[in-house]
Amino acid sequence: MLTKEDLIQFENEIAAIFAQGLIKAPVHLRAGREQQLIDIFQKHSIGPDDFIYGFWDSHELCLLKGVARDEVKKAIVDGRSISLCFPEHNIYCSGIVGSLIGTATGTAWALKHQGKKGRVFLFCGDMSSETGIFHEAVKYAVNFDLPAVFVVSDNGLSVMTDTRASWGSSEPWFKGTRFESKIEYFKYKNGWPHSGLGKLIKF
Ligand SMILES: Cc1ncc(C[n+]2csc(CCOP(=O)(O)OP(=O)(O)O)c2C)c(N)n1
Repeated sequence: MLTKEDLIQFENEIAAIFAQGLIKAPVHLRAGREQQLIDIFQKHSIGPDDFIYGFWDSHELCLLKGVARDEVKKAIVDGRSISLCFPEHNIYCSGIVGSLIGTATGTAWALKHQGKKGRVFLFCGDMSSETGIFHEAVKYAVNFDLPAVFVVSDNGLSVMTDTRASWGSSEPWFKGTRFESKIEYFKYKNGWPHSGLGKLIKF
């Protein structure tokens, strides 16, 4: 299993490459949630049969799922940071808010009804977890007891907008509800800006 330091070092290396103008596509770096993600992978013993769905900020997820470091790095340098997909590792990510939540739930349905091994883990941010599609997907997964876990990394922000202020509530909608049975939730402070390095990169 990779360590917190491995994940930090990887993001620092990508940041250095991005700073040189060598990646001609958006890059979303994350810092401050390494241990929480490692703990979730360990707690659920996430392995090869399991499916991971993520979004624009999935470097750490690919590494933790077992994609080789150089393979993840090459995909990012090639411009695929926000939509990293490694089908042979059952990991799919998209840069579109909400986009893969229905797909993840459908995969969980299929795994259950085809009697296949494996579970689905959908990783998203706090604002994504406030969308209608997230709510519907969790409701469906809980009511049909699908093999799915929805992991919410809460950095308090949607790009630069305060998520809690937007919805007029200090807590996520699912706090204290039965839907928490299929949700893993943690807070963190992102050590990087939402996207890029917070400064203009010239190509
Ligand atoms: C459909 C769509 N609308 C808007 C965007 C722009 N966008 C990218 S990330 C993001 C914020 C999402 O916030 P959250 O789910 O909390 O993610 P995190 O802060 O963890 O990156 C937005 C609005 C997008 N990618 N897709």
